[in-house]
Amino acid sequence: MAELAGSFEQYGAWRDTLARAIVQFRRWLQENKLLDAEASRRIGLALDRLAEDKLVVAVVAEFSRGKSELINAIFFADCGRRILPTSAGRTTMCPTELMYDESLPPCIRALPIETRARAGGTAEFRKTADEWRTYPVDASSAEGMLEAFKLVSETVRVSAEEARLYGLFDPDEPDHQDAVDADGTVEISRWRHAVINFPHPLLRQGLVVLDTPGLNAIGAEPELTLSLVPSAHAVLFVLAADTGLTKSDLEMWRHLVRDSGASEHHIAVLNKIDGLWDGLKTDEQIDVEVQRQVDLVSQRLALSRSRVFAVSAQKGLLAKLQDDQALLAASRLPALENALVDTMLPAKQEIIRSRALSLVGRVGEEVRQTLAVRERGLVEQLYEMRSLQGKNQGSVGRMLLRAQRESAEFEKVARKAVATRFVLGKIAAQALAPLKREALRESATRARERMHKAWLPTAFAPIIGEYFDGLRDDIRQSNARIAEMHKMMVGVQASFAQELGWSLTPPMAFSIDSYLAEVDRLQEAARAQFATFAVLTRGKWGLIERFLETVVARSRDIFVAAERDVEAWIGSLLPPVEAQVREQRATLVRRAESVQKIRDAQESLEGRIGELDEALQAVRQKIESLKQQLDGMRAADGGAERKPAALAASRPAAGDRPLISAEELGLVRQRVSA
Ligand SMILES: Nc1nc2c(ncn2[C@@H]2O[C@H](COP(=O)(O)OP(=O)(O)OP(=O)(O)O)[C@@H](O)[C@H]2O)c(=O)[nH]1
Ligand SMILES: [Mg+2]
Repeated sequence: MAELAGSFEQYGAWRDTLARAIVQFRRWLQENKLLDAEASRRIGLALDRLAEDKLVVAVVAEFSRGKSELINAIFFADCGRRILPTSAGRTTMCPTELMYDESLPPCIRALPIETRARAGGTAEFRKTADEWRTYPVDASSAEGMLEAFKLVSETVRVSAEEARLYGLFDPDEPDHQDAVDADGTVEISRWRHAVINFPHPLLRQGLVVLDTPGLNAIGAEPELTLSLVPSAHAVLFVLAADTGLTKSDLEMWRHLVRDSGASEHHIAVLNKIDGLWDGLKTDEQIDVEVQRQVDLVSQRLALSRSRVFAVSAQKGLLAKLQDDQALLAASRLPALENALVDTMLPAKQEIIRSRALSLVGRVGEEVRQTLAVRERGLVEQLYEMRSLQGKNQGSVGRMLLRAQRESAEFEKVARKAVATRFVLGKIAAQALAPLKREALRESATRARERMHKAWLPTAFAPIIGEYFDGLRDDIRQSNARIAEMHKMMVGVQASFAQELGWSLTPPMAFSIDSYLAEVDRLQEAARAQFATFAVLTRGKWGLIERFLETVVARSRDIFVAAERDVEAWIGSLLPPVEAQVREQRATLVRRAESVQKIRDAQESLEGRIGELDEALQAVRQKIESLKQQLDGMRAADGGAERKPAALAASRPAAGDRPLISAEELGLVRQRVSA
């Protein structure tokens, strides 16, 4: 526990320090009048991403393998007792999330099972509080918590017909018949989903633990299969040494874990190894037996041996409660905990780096450019003014003409930025159109109608296949427009570079290919799921409907996320160029004004040179201070060793490289003396 808690704490601290450094950077930008709306939006987004950062561990298994006990032992032993109910037989009846949202008091929110008869997945219901029942939890008392948490075991008896309506009973399924009582009722979970909100230190750090019920309940909840489990950062699949690997264990492994995506998040746990401690076998014999079983599990699941852990959750919990180090070692829980930390934290840290820090790094780079333009303008002016020292009125007049001409020429080039905005807007609309909800709704309706007409489950596969092909087409279409916009921006920047000598950072490379992979993953999970509907029975239609609904809801999530990313990317294209235009324009206007004043003897040349000198010093100070801000953020990210790509990329800019190169200064000289 200490190890695990320590690692999470470190991670949380890393995130907090980073957030503070970003806030500090934003304040600095604001104080220095360098924060425009687009930069502010991006920094806000980065901070939101840090604040929303969650680490999700899903625990999946057939009933009674020890999922809840394992959660108690790994995460909540410091509560001083077992908090999630565990017992022989079916205990956890509904998917249960443990998390902490500080905007709510400690409580359990539960979604009644009756909602299953209505349209909408759990995700849909999650958006409103209306349907959920809320029960307060006294977080200061372990007794109180245990009592409250028993809610996840609650069941009700309903008629077989009602159970069928919820997709929890199939009259045509032979396996289901045993469940019907003499009076024609079936026992089902009272809740569809439960969310436990309590202020445990690990949950405060953003950990979310998902406890799940066994196969019967799970197979009927598409939300789990298609959304909650695939999006978890680690999935613990639990087997019990006493039951071995049964047919339904294997089925769950395949449908819920293996087919749900990235295997590097998967960990298999062989629980209850204490059953082998019979007091007769030696430690060596036990070890040999454990290794044999681990090998077997690894083979049968086709999962690397290093991803299989044999433990005793119960003895691990007991050891922690009694602070018995020898028993803890025997439970082998610490090795599993380390693997869990290694599976989740580094990957997560990388994601946060690339998603949050790259945004801020980019802002830093753009501000650096703006300051560089400002510095360069001042250097040019100073050079000009100094060249006027000791010259006659005629030279001043010629310089005024030149300044005015350059200003006018600049405006011609700057008009390109305006034209670009117009064309870009058009392509942007084309890039976003395929990702809109309406387009998605149409293809979902088409798929549903065709499935209804088809009746035969064998006809489903091609219909579902076409639905997903359609999604991929949409994403590709959008991607093609994105590539077009990228090319266009590169062209615009090249012309600015050629005509004005600007060096702008190329537009951020961007594509929504990652969403293609998500669509593939969803299709894989859906395919596996639909394949289980080999025989179409009355009870299954509702289930199929629900699955389709969840598939559509998940694809909508993917498209919404893609649309948001595309919008943000498009929004980031022009502002840096426009900021440079504004900066340059201001410099040119100021320069013409000041030459005019000198000509009209309203300002002394020496006075102006003094002013420019001061302004130049001020800009250089800002550049230095920007470098310190960026260094501060790098330090917050963990020093020089492991730098995120985005900040590493902006490093030479902020650091050692002179902001104006010798060549650039050479260029200035040429122009002035021309
Ligand atoms: N001997 C032994 N028993 C264990 C161990 N872990 C759990 N159990 C027991 O196995 C039974 C089931 O444990 P739970 O944690 O309720 O199992 P679950 O997987 O959550 O089961 P459901 O909630 O019904 O899906 C309980 O009686 C536990 O005490 C273990 O490591 N060793
Ligand atoms: Mg349980």
